Amino acid sequence: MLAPEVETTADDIAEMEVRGAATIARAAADALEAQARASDAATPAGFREELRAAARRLRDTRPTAVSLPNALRFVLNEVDGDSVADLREATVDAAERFRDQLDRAQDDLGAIGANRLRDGDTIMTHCHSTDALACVEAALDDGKDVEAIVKETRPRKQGHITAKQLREWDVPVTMVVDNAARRYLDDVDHVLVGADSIAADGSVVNKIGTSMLAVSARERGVPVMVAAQTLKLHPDTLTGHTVEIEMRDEAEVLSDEERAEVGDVDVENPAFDVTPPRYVDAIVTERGQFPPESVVTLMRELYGEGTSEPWAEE
Ligand code: RI2
Repeated sequence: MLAPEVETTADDIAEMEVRGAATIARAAADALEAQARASDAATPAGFREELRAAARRLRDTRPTAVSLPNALRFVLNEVDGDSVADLREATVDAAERFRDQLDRAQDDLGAIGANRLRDGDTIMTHCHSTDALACVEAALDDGKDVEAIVKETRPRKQGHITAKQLREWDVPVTMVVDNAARRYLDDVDHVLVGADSIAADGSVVNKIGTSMLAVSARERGVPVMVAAQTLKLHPDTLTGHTVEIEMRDEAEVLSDEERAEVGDVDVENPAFDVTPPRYVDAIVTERGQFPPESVVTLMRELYGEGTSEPWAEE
């Protein structure tokens, strides 16, 4: 019943072939569109059921980045019509609108974030965030020179992706292991990171190690800027829910070969951690920059007091 693109996309997200909260959201919208195009459902009810099943398959891949359910909700809530053809067209249109909105949000956010960066500034990055890099790109477009100290970001070393992108923009890059971050903070003007989810109290859920970096930055007096389009706001936290932290395969931390050498140890591999709002100076969104404690106002405005699960089985 599921289109092959849905299965492939779900596998790619789970395996992190497709990764990064915004990129995951886009891939999910693309997959729903593919499902709509491929559907040979005989009735509108059958079409809707297929789409919900596709959304559930995508939803179940990774639990932490709220951009994924927010994207699925955006598309599913726009699917309206009396015939299969109408529903298909509505799905394709909604996916298209979603992609446009995503692109526009990242551009707008980048322009706002760039205003925080001055000519000659050095940033320190953690992991790879397209929202964070949008701020750098906009600053470069404004004619500012920016340098970067890029944290490697264990265990998957997504810092390499950040370094590669920055070098393509001719930004001077110094790569450091995660443990060296505090040593170099005195040379840094801004810590600049992205987010997978932002909770109603302004807590930032991002790649594991973000909170340690933010605490060190606060101690050193270096401002911490989180670049996160509003797609990263987690509406369930308005009603007291917490954000689930994904635990990943222990082989990412300790290979079978290493384990044979080390012996019988338990390994924990959380993909994300939570940075309390007091360690964050600004959350930069496409709607402006916010002190973390005030982001709840924006969240209420955009997502109301609760959320639906339009992918639920009926
Ligand atoms: P953008 C990533 O998670 C990182 O934690 C990054 O900061 C965040 O998504 C946001 O990325 P992962 O998918 O949406 O690498 O800004 O586990 O691209």
